[in-house]
Amino acid sequence: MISTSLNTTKSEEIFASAQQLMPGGVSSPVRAFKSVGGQPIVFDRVKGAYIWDVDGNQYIDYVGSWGPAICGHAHPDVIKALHETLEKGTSFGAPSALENVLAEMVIDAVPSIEMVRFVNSGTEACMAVLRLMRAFTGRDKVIKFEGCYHGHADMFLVKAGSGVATLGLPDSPGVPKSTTSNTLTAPYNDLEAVKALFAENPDQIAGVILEPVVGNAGFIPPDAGFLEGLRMITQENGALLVFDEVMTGFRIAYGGAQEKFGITPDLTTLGKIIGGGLPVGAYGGKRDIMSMVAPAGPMYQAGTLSGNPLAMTAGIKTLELLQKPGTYEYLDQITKKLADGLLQIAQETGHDACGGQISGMFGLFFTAGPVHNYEDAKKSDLQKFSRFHRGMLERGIYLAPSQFEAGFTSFAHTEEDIDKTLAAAREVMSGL
Ligand code: HOZ
Repeated sequence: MISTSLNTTKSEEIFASAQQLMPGGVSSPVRAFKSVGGQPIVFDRVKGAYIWDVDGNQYIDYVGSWGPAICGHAHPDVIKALHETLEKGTSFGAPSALENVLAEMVIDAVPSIEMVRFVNSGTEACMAVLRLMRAFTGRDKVIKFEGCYHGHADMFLVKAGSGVATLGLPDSPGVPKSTTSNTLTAPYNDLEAVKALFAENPDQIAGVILEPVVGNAGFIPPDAGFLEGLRMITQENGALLVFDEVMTGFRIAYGGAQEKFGITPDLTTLGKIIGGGLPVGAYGGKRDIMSMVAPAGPMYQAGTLSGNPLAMTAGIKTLELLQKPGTYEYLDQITKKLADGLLQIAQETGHDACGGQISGMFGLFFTAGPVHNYEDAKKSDLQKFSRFHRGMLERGIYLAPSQFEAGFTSFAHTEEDIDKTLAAAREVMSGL
């Protein structure tokens, strides 16, 4: 049922004390609702496509813990497997057979990955892959794209997406210029800009890293030929191509964007889904490159909780569930219905809008578009997005509290959930 009265008294109380205890009251910036206004909702529990706050309000969730919850929250098979592993302890700090199982699943699924190293977050994975790019090529410079987010390591905090874009922070204090002087940037979907950077920096660029489908500047798909072009340019220049598939891995296809678009990078980073909702990250690639990682090779990288049995278990179960026939077709079908529906309603209610989806990843901008890069994304009417976000929240729909984040569905979302969401969107957009 659609209701416009939202009692968030307890959320407000808890967030008020949180602000005295933690910077901004949160453990990660975007969730603080700073860019959309109002108070963040404090949650109590999740199940399937739904999320309940501490005041007892229920929402249809399109954040999905920022991506991992592709099977729906707290899937019974994942929870059962976690219980069984938990009985054996929480961390070994030593090899476990579970790592082999997940490693094999990842290697089988992701075309570029012949060997993999598990870490604890997407940030860690990207930090390590950058070191590996440099170690393997003996070059220091790297190209990233404006609005792409590769975690919060110093050398990636240049024209970054996600929270950096959400809060409008150009770059971060505390990051020495010397650390980012080797980070070159180009607009997303601009092959000419990439060619120019290679021409200006001959034999100095270790590689190009990108989100093959951007999710951290809102949802921006690659133009036809962009990924192919990058593959060609990097090969011509003896540089590596790295796909940051922390968001897209196992989401837009079982084998990620590289399977979907048929372009195989040299290295890949993963996170989110492969941890089934527990902290995890991974990087992998060709055997000769990965053999440089310690202790097989000289490039150092380590982690006390890496390969943690709980994260491995949740990841294994999640990937097993994703292997069921029809999963990605279903995700594509319901997410297309959602994305197309939102655009149609925007059009019918007189708003400039553009957006789209690939499988269970989607986005909507309040601009006529088209949006090919971060500069285009910034043309979205952010005030309107904030009002839209608030209106949807009041009607029990939880969207990412930032224009510069993609939305995520799960196979627990039903046609009925999508219908309710679209009905809410029609009400909100009619009054925007
Ligand atoms: N960086 C994540 C989204 N792209 C997480 C944001 C948050 O948890 O606040």
